[in-house]
Amino acid sequence: HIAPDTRIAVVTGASSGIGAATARQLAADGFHVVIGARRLDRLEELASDIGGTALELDVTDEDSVAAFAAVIPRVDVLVNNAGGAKGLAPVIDADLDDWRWMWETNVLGTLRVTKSLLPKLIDSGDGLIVTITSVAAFEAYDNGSGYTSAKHAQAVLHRTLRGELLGKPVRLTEVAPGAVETEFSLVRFDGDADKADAVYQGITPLVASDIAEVIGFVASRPSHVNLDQIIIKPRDQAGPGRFSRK
Ligand code: 8X3
Repeated sequence: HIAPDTRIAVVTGASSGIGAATARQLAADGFHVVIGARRLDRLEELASDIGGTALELDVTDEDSVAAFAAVIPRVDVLVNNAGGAKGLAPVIDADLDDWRWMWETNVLGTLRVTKSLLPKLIDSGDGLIVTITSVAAFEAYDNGSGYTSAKHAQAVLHRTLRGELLGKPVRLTEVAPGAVETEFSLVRFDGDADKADAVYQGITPLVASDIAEVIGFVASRPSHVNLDQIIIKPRDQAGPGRFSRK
């Protein structure tokens, strides 16, 4: 049961990584946090830890998103975090299934969730949408076109709303991380731990709480302040694929 005047933050992809850390941060900051993801067992553990609500959510499934949105009574903050990369291949070898997965989760997933929760964000009187994009939303890199194109598209969807929602009480912040050590690379390399570990070898990568703390800062600004874009990288990274390794 959620008291009617409690501010609610919704976080997608919250079963691990940046999503889970953000749920913890926003709960510590006083929000009731509704967390969504496919892995309900992990979600329920986190929800009981932070006093939040766990709901099964597959952002690639229209019915799942509709059911998720229908049971949330109000939305003050939405964090579009669900997404990810699959594969690293030149265009000549592009895997269409990997591309479909990346566009479904990052682009259409963000669209489905945002569209279905927008009326409640507007009704809150002071809504905030944080979309987790990537440094890959700003630059292309070799072998990354499926991911970089999806991240560019997701970012443009988010940036378009900044104009469309002018005059409405909803703020929009794009948070674009560089290398954050989460399950991101394990998913990208289909569970290959050696390949995933190599991504963070010889650098000091960001950790999920580095991003979550910034989102906590964004969500605690007064309602006339809109932080449009925040790019966060490890000191050892100048851009996608541009690292100083020891
Ligand atoms: C992933 C960013 O720098 O690890 O979104 O390729 S990076």
